[in-house]
Amino acid sequence: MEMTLRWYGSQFDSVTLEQIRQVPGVHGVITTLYDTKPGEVWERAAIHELKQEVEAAGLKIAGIESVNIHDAIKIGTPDREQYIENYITTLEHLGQEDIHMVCYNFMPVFDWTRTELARKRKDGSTVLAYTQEAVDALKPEDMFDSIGADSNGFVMPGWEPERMSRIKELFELYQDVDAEKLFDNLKYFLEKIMPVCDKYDINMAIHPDDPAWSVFGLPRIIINKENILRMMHMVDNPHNGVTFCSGSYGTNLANDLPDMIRSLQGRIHFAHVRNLKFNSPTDFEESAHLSADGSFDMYEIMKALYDIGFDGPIRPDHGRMIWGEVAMPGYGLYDRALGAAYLNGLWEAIEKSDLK
Ligand code: DNO
Repeated sequence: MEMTLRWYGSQFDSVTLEQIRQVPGVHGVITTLYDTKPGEVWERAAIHELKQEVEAAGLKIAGIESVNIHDAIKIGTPDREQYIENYITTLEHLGQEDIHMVCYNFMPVFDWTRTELARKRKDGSTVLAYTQEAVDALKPEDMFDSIGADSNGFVMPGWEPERMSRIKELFELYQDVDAEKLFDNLKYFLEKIMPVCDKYDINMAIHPDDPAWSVFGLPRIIINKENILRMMHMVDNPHNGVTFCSGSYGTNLANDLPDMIRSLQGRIHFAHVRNLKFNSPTDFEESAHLSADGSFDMYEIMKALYDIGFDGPIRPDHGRMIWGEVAMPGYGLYDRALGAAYLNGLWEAIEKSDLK
């Protein structure tokens, strides 16, 4: 595996490449052109410039998170053809720049959803948290305002103001899209892009829906073992793979994370590894990565990845806000650096005990 950190670009991130370079064991970043909108073509020159900047800091681009999918593709409107063409051109440009992993998601309207971005924990740190009761009491448009108010002035990934200003219109467009239609539209998209992925050896890594159930009545399909295996079989090409995100699949306590990992051997192209602390089945917060701080056994998760021979990029995921840092919620430097060191430590121990 290749330990990385997510980085949003020097214009958007409070964390610098120089800082990332000093996190032990981190040699790559997962990045994006954060100011492109879903559906736009990524120009090769812009990708090249980003790559040069990362390499000048002594790091490499280990993959992209995310090239977002335009709603027309998810809804299946006639103009999806143009947006798929644009996506293919973006993939060509990435391939030409020697970038071979692309994370994306297929969630309608909202990307990941949390009800609090700064819940205070006993140790004084603040974390992202979710309660179903709070979602049930909110209208979708209010959700956006509450996310915006707590984000320390950063635009949160998946919560871009332009999209959110169209929220009512978007809900109407999704009216006839149920889970089966969403599966069909995902299949249609993947079949169209697989030839370019084959040509440039690009691994597509779908991110799970977070939380792993329907919110505000919108269908969500990338939520459990059955559905993800269905997706793998429906387009049975090794370039059609997954981002295994423990914190997203783990929102549903019925998901057995190590078992899911084992069932996806050869198809996990990227891993997000983080812990959650459940206070009840419908209330959880994003704890420190350490097993003892949350509800998951992080050793078992890393062991399953090791056992299937996972060799792709991995990153610690959302961290707590600690030591007075002001950053995009979930994406400060300090706690993610602690997470990277911890996950590297688990991996080293698993590897050494296996080789003995
Ligand atoms: C949140 C992230 C997601 C993820 C996208 C992938 O912090 O895990 O926004 O990047 O869903 O497309």
